[in-house]
Amino acid sequence: MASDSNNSKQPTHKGIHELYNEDPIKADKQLWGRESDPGSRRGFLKRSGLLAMATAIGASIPFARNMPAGLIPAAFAQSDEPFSLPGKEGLTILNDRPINAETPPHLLDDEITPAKHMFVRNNGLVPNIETLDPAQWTLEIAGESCENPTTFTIAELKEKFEHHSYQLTVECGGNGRSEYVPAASGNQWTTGAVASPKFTGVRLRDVLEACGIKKDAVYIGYYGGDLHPSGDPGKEAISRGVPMSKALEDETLIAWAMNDEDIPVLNGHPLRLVCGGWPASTSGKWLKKIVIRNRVHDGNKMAAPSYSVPKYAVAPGTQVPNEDMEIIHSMPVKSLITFPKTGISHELGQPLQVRGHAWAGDLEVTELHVSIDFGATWHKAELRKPANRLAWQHWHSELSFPEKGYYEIWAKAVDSEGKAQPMVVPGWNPKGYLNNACHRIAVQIV
Ligand SMILES: Nc1nc2c(c(=O)[nH]1)N[C@H]1C(S)=C(S)[C@@H](COP(=O)(O)O)O[C@H]1N2
Ligand SMILES: [Mo]
Repeated sequence: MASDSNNSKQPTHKGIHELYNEDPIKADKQLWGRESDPGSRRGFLKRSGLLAMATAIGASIPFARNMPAGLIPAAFAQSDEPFSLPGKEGLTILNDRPINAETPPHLLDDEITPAKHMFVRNNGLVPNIETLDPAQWTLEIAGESCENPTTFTIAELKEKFEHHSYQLTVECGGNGRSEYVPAASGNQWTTGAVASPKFTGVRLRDVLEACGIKKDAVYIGYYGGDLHPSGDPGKEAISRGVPMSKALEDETLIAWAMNDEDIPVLNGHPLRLVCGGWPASTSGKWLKKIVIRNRVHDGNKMAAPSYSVPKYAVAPGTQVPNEDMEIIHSMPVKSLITFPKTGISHELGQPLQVRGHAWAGDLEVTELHVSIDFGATWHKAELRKPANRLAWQHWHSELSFPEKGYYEIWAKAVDSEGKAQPMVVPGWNPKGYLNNACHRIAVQIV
């Protein structure tokens, strides 16, 4: 390691962990804050971030501009093992500590997302799978607005309550963040922090009602078995929740299975909460405890600016006071083109089959339009009903092209309240949430 006489404090692995320990959000920003570069989704560390990183490593980083977004330098790694995500295939790794990985659109083509293609968004350290015994796992229901706090084993949940299966769309509130200018700190998701698998479990409502919901209940909050990135057992990685109205919906599940198998470890095995249609941060993984609250839950990452947006439109780059922010509820209308894969060549004269999915938070999608001329004209695609409420909907269309050349296919969904996806990135917000701009792919007609 290069030594610098001015830098007497030789950086160690601790450097970065201490930074995260003090303030993970600030650390992320310091290390991963990106320059405003709309054309690029790569690293481009901010000058200040680069300096912090170089100081921590103890050397300059000549190829810093090549560093992928969110990459933690190998110098900080604690083991020599090659990095891979068990049970996952084809995901793009955005960050490896904590693990964050998204799915390229063409790998989301299945009607029901297979486990291997479900994105991963971790705020902390995954519980140790080797010591995790589902038979010993318990779920505690408590909180000041719970009449009879009770602890259940998974076997008891399975035995005492009716089982339900729903296909549920879960999308990270920060999906699409990479397109905001100026850039927002956090994982630079493009389009792949969304999935729609089938979950099986019991209704949160049934379990809460069995434990007694006091009249003053307004919110629920979850606690998971993962650890804060600092490793401090006194802190939660994340502890969010939803208002009672969402908690008591038919489709809000305490799930132990995904696609008729155990939930993958990275996605919350052996138990997770699933609140379809809302920011996936409300769907607590490795679920240990649910509290019924007489106020808005105040766990880690409930308070603004986390998962909150300004109450009014702001100019890009505006500093918004926390009291002017509100918690995100239902996610906005959105769609993906999952076939073909962007960049393909297609023969002139042959119709091109195009397909994908569309979803709209708590609402249904009522129309899906595609364009091959940059939005000047639109064709209505065939749109199917959802398998159940809060499942994404499949659409397909057959397109013809007038002549050879470069085209883009754009897709635009409209929800049951008449709201359409914007063609360009919607209202900027400090943390880069809710980008539901139209997805587009490139096609060469030859
Ligand atoms: N316990 C726990 N639950 C959690 C998280 C977490 O880090 N820990 N991340 C949340 C966030 S921000 C998202 S987007 C989803 C991601 O779910 P997935 O990793 O299964 O795709 O889980 C949510 N639930
Ligand atoms: Mo998220």
